[in-house]
Amino acid sequence: MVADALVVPLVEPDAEGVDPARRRELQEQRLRALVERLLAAGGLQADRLADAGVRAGADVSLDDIHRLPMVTKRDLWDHYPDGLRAVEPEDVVCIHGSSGTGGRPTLVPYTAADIDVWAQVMARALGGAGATRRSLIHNAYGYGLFTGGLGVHHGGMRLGATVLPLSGGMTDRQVRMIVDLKPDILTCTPSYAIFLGEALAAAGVEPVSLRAGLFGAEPWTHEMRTQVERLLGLRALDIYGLSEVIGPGVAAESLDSDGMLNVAEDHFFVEAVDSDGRPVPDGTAGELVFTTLTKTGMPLLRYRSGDVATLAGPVPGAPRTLRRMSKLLGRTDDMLVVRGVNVYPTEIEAVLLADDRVSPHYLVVEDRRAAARPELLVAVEQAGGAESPAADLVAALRERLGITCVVRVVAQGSVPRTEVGKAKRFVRWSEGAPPVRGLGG
Ligand code: DLL
Repeated sequence: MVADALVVPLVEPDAEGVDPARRRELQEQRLRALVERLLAAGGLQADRLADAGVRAGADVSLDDIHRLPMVTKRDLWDHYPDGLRAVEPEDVVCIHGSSGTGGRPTLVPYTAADIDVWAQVMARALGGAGATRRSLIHNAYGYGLFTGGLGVHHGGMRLGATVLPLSGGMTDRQVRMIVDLKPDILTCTPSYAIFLGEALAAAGVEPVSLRAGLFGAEPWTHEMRTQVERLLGLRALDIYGLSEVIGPGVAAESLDSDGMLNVAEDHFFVEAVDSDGRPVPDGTAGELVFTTLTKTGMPLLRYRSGDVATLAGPVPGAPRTLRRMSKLLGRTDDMLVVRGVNVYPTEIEAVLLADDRVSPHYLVVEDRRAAARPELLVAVEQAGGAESPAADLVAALRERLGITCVVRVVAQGSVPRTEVGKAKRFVRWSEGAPPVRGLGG
């Protein structure tokens, strides 16, 4: 049961708090309408549906959704720059995207109806963090092609709150705004939250007005949460999303969701599957597959996100009846296989940040210079304590992961900071200079 003090009012009770059986009926109707839209639009998804024997929306049901074809990032790349657009160009009101891996961007067209859905789910996410019409939202996600800045912006305005569109960077000005305007809600990446928190501390400012923050766009652990909360004196909540599906707001933690993220599943139906695409039970880690039930610009049926998490039902007795996902455990393509053991960088973060002597600035390096003998190197900066944490970290990592890593304590400031964009906490080192000064040759 949820403690009364933590219950936060729902922004859209008819959507967030509805009986799950009624929601499922709505999802089913929406799935059928989506299939009709895809078939009418023609192209890749229509062809795959036809190959699977689907001729109309009435041929599909949620119970059998796992039999329907999937789409992948590669499909989107293959259709660059229009993506899998399903409407005429004149119905597109904006385009967002992500720079993606290997410099290949993924572009996503939105209709006015898509922006409306996005504003709704983001308003819910902000409301779940305790934001109200009286709130001032300090929005330090980047504005641009990236969905973070404008996603929060649409949602904050829909909620009726005041949005301060700071975007990323220019940290001195951000510190000034926190002092002068006293925002209660902060939105940015978790790594920028740390950066800003340290800048506030260096300026001798205690950010007393901040009550909660919605941090996402990059992986971060419960241990990192402790560090963010300590630095900024707020409740640090996780927000998840991806541009292919809509952007931030696909799922978000609320003050009462018990450490997991409520999935906006009336718009984005979620499944978790194994590497063969078969559904895994709740509580088992799987790749998240999303179906955009209501999207029109670039609707996706069973999009393989590459993101790995576990799923669960709602908190028993809580007002939000949505299914929940765990914090992301990792990405299928970020999983390291070190001497036969599978490791996600987030597991390493959890071990590092559980040690008080370690600062939140670290880098995991897969050293592939000797291809036959890959090594896992971890560069950390020491935050406190007289003794080096290296030996204890090696032991703790061996205990948690079952492999031996090399831990190097490097000088303060050696690990690159991220002021704009997403933090990179994991790199592959195949040749040349070390990615962090002091990592050794
Ligand atoms: O990062 C959307 C977003 C903006 C989410 C602001 C949250 C806050 P993309 O740039 O398309 O969209 O990147 C999507 O980022 O597939 C995940 O791998 C990762 N990601 C997003 N949110 C989280 C999170 C935005 N909370 C990709 N935890 C996704 C871990 C996240 N990884």
